[in-house]
Amino acid sequence: MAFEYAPAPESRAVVDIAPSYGLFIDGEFTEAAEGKVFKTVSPSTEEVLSEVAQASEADVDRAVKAARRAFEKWSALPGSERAKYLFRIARIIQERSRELAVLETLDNGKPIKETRDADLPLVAAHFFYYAGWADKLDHAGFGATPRPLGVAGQVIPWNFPLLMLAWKIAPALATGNTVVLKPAETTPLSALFFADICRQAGLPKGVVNILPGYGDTGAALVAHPDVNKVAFTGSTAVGKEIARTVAGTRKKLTLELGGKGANIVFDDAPIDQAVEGIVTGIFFNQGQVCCAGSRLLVQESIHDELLESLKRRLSTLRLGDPLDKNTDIGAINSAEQLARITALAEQGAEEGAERWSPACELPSSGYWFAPTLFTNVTQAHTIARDEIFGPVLSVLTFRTPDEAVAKANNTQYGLSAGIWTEKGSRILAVANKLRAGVVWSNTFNKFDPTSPFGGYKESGFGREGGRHGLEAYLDV
Ligand code: TXE
Repeated sequence: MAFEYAPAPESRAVVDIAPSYGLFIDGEFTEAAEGKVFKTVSPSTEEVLSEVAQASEADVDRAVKAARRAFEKWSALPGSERAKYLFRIARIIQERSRELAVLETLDNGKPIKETRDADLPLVAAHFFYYAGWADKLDHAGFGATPRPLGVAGQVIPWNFPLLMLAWKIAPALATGNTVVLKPAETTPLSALFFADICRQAGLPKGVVNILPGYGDTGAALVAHPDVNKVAFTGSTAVGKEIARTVAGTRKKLTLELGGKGANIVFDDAPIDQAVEGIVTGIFFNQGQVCCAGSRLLVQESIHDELLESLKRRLSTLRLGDPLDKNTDIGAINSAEQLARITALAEQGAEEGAERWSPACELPSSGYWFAPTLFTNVTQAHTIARDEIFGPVLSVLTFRTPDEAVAKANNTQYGLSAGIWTEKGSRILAVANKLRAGVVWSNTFNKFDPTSPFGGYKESGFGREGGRHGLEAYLDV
């Protein structure tokens, strides 16, 4: 029977994007000191969404000063009072979640199914979770009262703009710090809508400041002498640069960097469930996920069967308009990111790996990349080593659990891994040997505000989320 595809577009009209936005400093939207602006475009259509003020060093200084002034009062509030603001912010996010999901989909390119069902619920959950900690910290025991650090300078990427903001801002505010945050240059809008939510929640002026801009804005923020804490999520190269800037200062630093996660499938794994996990692992958010399962390690005896099922499943994925509720694969975030993915995929083919994609038509405008599988991949191949940060899966094989562990750990990164097996004892044995900050078993890309998240090796250091996430913002 022929399958009729009926598009179900989410209404764009639920979000009102202004033609221009200022910086958010000291509770007000304001022009940049040098008057510079940049455009933000929708990656699925290349349509200009808005023009955004671009912060310079002088603006960074203004924002840090505002955050410093606000810190005195904010840090002196009882935790129960700070909690009220965080709960209010969480509730407003829930109330405005449809609008924010559409906005995020427009600015980032990811499917509405994801922004609606994953990003936004998690954003609200983080604010609720850390609101719950704010008053517990007042009497945490251990004979010492934990103290906030001061002004936090936070730089975030474009792959989960609002969620990365929540990971950074919620624990900072709960612990009594104030914030200057720089969103990524390709996705500034949801952070600016968040600024509006702070006003709506009555958050005192200067507690949260938002400075859109490029890498130079981020660099100025990180280097500002009156910033006490630096939190960064982004590329390993920039993370190292930031570590050099911060070295020799007394700033506390957390880095959340790249990854090359292994998804390990043993021969006793339920194949259908594993196929879903592999798909989620690498095609969620077009693979632009630091903890993506970008290396599939499959036990040799089930390689052919698994690959056949996987290819069948990939042939059912729908790529296209991210506002369509049926869409599985949206646009790549930027022309630069598309170029990076394209170059690495070409290199994979040149180095001898076998490339496969399901038949799929790419829209004529916007930045698109078809779901791609590489088989016959060896550990020496560039696509098995470098983070691609796109919808590209490299398939390798193994025979024994020890070989799986050795291959999984054979990477400069150490952020995530997945284990698929029916044997509980094997899950524990393998997980304990993996040098990865997050190990999922029989699932992948599951997030929860109560769990700490972070990496080993070149994936960075420090943990976000959970109780450990508070430590990054406290002196005890
Ligand atoms: O990252 P950048 P890009 C990886 C992924 C991707 C690659 C490049 O492999 O293909 O990085 O992405 C700000 N000082 N990840 O170029 O440049 C920048 O403005 C301070 C993994 O987008 O690291 C943005 O706000 N800040 C990653 C943020 O850093 C600077 C998510 C990230 O941009 C700066 C993103 C500087 N010198 C990319 N230069 C993950 N871990 O999830 C830039 N920035």
